[in-house]
Amino acid sequence: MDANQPDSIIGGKSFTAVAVNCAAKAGEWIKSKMGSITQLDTKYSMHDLVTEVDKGAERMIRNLIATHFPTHSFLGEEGVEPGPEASAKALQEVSDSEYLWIVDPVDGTTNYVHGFPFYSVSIALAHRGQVIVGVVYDPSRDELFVAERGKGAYVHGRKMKVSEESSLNHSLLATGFPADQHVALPANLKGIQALAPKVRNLRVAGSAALHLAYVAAGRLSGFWEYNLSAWDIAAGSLLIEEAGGRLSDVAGQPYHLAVRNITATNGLVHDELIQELHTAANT
Ligand code: 2AM
Ligand code: CA
Repeated sequence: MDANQPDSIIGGKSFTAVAVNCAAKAGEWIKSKMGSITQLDTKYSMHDLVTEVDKGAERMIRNLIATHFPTHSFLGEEGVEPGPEASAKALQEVSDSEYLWIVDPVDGTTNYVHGFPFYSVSIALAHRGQVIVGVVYDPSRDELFVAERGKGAYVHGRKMKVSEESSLNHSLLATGFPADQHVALPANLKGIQALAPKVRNLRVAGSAALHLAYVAAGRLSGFWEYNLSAWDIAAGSLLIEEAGGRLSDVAGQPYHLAVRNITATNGLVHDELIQELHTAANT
């Protein structure tokens, strides 16, 4: 599916142009609001934060997309009840959409609230379940990561390529601390404990979408995290595919929109990472 085909143009704008426009506009607005949050709520747990900025940015993106593509479906984090079951169900409900926009208005809300400048806007468009456009925007550094299926992935207009490290011991990797304290957090702590001595180093910077973009850009050789939702991963998944990397679930099964336990690498360290995580989970 080519995102620049004539049938992808409605009102004169391509899918990618609209995605970029939404991410840039929302990102600038989000950045302008940093430090002036008046209301902070928790959602699923004390670790799951939401602000009026998350909600406002999602509304802004949703309205802009609806203006250009009124027949398209929309799945955004703030339109879904909190928690993993509701998020999986919401995806299921829109899974037979022809065109589906998948949006996280602020990925890394905890960072945003604390003024830690590592958060992003993540926007993907899927056609019959396959991501065809992916945009991740980092307002703090004004970095826009864009991919179109079949056309490559770019940052600052430069084509991205995954890193060339071929073993974990030369790799910088990232992961996340899952919010679920009962299953996912203990499982990932085992993975972290097993991997920390075997890699060059680990980072846990708090925005899954940006970590994925960094794998695509060759700044990280891999990333894994448990219990993510489609809107955390979809845009970044295409960045990585188009930059020559590989994605799967943590068991090595191919990526699709419903995958919640993600492993994303430069391809070269993929099997080694999956093996280490598997061994760690079973010890
Ligand atoms: P969010 O900021 O959009 O919630 C941090 O490890 C990553 O996990 C972020 O991308 C964060 O996205 C995501 N995440 C997914 N579920 C979460 C939850 N329940 N609480 C906090 N972060 C969550
Ligand atoms: Ca979010």
